[in-house]
Amino acid sequence: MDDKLALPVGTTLDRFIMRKQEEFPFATGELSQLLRDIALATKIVNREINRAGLIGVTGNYGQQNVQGEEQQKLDVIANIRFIRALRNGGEVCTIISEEEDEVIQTGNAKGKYIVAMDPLDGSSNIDVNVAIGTIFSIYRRMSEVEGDGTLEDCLQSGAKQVAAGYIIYGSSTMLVYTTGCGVNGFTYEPSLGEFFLSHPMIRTPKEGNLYSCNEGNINSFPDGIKAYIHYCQEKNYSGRYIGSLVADFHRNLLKGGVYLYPPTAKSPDGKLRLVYECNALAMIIEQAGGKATDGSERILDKTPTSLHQRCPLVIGSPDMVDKVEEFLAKEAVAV
Ligand code: P6P
Repeated sequence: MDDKLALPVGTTLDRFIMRKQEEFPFATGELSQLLRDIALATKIVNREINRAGLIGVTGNYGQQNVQGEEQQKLDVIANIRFIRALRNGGEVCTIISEEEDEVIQTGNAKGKYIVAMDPLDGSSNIDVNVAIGTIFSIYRRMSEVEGDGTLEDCLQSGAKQVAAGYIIYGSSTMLVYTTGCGVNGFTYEPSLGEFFLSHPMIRTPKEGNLYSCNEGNINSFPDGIKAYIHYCQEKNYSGRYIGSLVADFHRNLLKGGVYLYPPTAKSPDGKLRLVYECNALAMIIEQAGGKATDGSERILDKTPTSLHQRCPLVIGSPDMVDKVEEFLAKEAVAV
């Protein structure tokens, strides 16, 4: 895709959004405003993450989410902040969140958009100061622009996303997103309260030597995955696994590599959620020249059947994803 208006590093996010909107003559500005609403919530969540140890918001919240996972206090705070920003922004009619059993109807009857999000991914790392992230997908509602969004609006395939992105709260805080015309990364400058374009038109390397998976589960991995990991070790690749999807994904996106969360004994359908984790990252990686499958099927082609459904994930450099699928196919034939 041609980037008609190549904008210089240092362009503010707001100016970038505005200039990109100018490239779409029929754009009415609602998606632009929605992206700004997400950026606003991100600044607030970033501040709370950075002060977590000082304001007593580390540790468990004392409840489990629909996944049966212990909610961290910051999970709950991030969820509230993003829901509030999207509700007040007016562009979103319905929200799907990892932290909410059911969809959230914002009351924005004229809202044209649906947002699916993991407000704070990798939360088990919060208390040990390891990078964590937010993941979001944006869809246009299919139902009439009136009243609440429908379940059908919320279960669209990933290929229908109009935008997708993530925020990584790491050594620096970055917002990385795509609207289908390439992937751009913005670095947050807290002293100015602004995001600035720092990684224009990100392309992921075709090949890499990093593989990311929790090898503690290796005994219950499919044979093809075991064979692929052995192949990586034979090739002297490096195992890099932070245990925070956004951090592992971001490193592999920039340097080349593959992240794998295959079926395990504990998570027979994989651990990651299709609607608000896999789909967004799959759109981003494809826009950056990479691939994302469940081991055989393209993630973006999968049609969700439930809000919190899980799916296996193989995502990253295209040649590495192909190699994983080759091993899985070979083992399938051998069975
Ligand atoms: P495991 C965090 O809970 C998460 O959803 C991802 O961020 C991360 O990649 C994965 O789970 C880690 O799971 O089973 O290896 O601890």
